[in-house]
Amino acid sequence: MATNAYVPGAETLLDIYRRTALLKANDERIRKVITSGKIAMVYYSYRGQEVVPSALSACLRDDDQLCTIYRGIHDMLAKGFPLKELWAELAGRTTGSCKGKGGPMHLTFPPKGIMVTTGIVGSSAPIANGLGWAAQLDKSDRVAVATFGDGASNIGAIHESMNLAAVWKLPVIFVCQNNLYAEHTAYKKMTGGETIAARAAGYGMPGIRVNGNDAVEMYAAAAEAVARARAGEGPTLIEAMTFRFHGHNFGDPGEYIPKEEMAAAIANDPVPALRAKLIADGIATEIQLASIEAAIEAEIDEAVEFAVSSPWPVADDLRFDVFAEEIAR
Ligand SMILES: Cc1ncc(C[n+]2csc(CCOP(=O)(O)OP(=O)(O)O)c2C)c(N)n1
Ligand SMILES: [Mg+2]
Repeated sequence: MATNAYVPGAETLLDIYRRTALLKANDERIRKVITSGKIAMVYYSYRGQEVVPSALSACLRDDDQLCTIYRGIHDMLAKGFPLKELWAELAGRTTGSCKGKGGPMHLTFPPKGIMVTTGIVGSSAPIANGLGWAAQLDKSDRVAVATFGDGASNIGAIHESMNLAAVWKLPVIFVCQNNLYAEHTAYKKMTGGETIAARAAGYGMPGIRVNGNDAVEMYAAAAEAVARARAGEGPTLIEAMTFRFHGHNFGDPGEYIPKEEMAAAIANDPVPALRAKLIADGIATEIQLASIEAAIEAEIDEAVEFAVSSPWPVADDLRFDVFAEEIAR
């Protein structure tokens, strides 16, 4: 499926790396902040899956719309969620993107097309269909992306959505981030058929399995799917193979993952691998990348400080942002 038209150039690869570095640093900081007791929150680490949304987002515009899941802060940050509003929302403060009412599992930032985070497994796809349908009705060439996991790909709503999207040629990209585990259950134990991608054939849409940890492969698949959707040619299913380096949620030691499997995944950490490729290919120097990473750390420092020094909501705030027509304060 990948053709030369979709091979990322040097600038694009550097852009993808910048996003992966931000995602990695942000995950590390969230885990550190929770451990220190500075902010309490539920957290689903995406560490190990950074390249998937970074390469995908390099193909998207701000008006393209994203529906993601509880393990989706990487998807949102890659698409441009501003760090201060993100951290303030994680901390439940009024300066957060949802005024502290959404928290880590219900993040949104519509100005960047980040429409919804859902904790209901499988529900990102029907919502993306609705957004895709709206784009079609608006005669806009914007696209909608639904990201979900390997476990979610066995949920009925995902299949109903893929069928309808294919029938109506909706501009939707279904991105299954196959990290080989759904909560505590291994992919092989819960999945009929070899690949998720093969299921696309049953709905008459292209389906492709890629190494989601490889920026070039992931970018090529995403760019082609986005181009098809923009051209009115309908949806694509991308199964991006990846791995999560931590348990299902913060506090889960992930003991059901065989030690050798985890060690092998960590040895192939996609972020340092992309970093090394950029240096080896002469796209960036060590000094340049180190300076990008230092700037990211400083930006995160500022965002955390902004979050913890922002005010908490008050009880009366519960009455607001509930109805479309606001009642007077
Ligand atoms: C409809 C529904 N069923 C079950 C759950 C409980 N649940 C939460 S996460 C999860 C596993 C999903 O795994 P996967 O789709 O692979 O995503 P990952 O967590 O690996 O990113 C389950 C079963 C839920 N939240 N919603
Ligand atoms: Mg999974």
